[in-house]
Amino acid sequence: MTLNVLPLHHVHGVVNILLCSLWSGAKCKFLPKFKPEKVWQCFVEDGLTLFMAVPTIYHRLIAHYEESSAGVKEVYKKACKQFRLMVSGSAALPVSVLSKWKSISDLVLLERYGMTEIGMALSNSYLNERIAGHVGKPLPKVEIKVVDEAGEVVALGEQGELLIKGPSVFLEYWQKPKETKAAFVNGWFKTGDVVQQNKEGIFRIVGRSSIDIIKTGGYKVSALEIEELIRTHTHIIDCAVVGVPSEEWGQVVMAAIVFKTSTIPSQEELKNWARRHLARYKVPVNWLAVKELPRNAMGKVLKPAVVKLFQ
Ligand code: MCA
Repeated sequence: MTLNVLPLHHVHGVVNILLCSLWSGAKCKFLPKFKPEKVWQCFVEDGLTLFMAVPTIYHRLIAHYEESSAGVKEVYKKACKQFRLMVSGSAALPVSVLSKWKSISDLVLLERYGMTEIGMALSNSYLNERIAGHVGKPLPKVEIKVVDEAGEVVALGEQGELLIKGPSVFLEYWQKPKETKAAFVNGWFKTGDVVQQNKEGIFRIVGRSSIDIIKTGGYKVSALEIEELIRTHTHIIDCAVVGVPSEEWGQVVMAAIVFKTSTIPSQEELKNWARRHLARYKVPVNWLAVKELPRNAMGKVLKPAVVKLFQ
């Protein structure tokens, strides 16, 4: 039996958890919303043997465990013993979270790598050692290539973009032929993720090839989409949206803003306005007023410098 606390509009929740349960004749319990204490309660009461979640959820479960009394901690620890497997995916799992979870549950989280466009592509081993900070090797039938900016395959150990081919790769973005064409090169899907293989061929995700793709709470978010919306605000001239590193969320969405006037709306007003147009996880948690955005000689906004403004 497993438990689903993830949204059903993403592969992780709908395919990996729900459909895999149905396929294998297992039970799948749902919670209407993720709440750490409710998840721990299910661990204790429901006889679960499998759990899959994003790193932010493990982070939150650890925080709740740490706030609990010694007696409750014992009950939680005991509940973890019934699990056959716990999986983490959708975003990079911090090694600190993996280690803390191991000390609580005695389980090494199995980290794997996937995308809506390709399903699951790389995975740590079910039976053998799982390597912290790594996402494992290609799953059966998944072909991989790691290439440099010129599209040439890089030497083992060098960083490059991960390209994928295989039966699980999607056909097309619905009614978006231009975007579909741009996503492939000679039949290989361009993941946009920069990876590195160690001597044993085990992959590590180094980052995104575009700084404008932010991973927050397991969601992939386009900085450009948020910037376009923010620029429509009557008091705003320009903005730059970035992902600022966070152990809990992976990255947190933040925005540097150039305002038109000295009358600057409050953070709450800005957030409430953005919430009317964007999903909650896309709304910047911090809106920083700046006189101008850091730019290079060509006038291009320097996103790494914007990230530094928040650190
Ligand atoms: C919520 N909050 C945030 C964020 N989201 N703060 C910073 N960054 C965020 N991204 C804040 C809210 O403002 C609020 O603060 C508090 O956290 C609780 O908000 P709430 O909306 O209730 O959040 P939550 O329900 O606790 O959500 C956390 C979550 C959720 C459960 C981790 O983000 C989630 O379900 N993520 C998983 C998404 C997923 O399934 N991705 C898979 C896609 P305040 O209390 O101050 O107001 S990728 C995929 O499918 C591929 C194929 C793959 O490989 O898996």
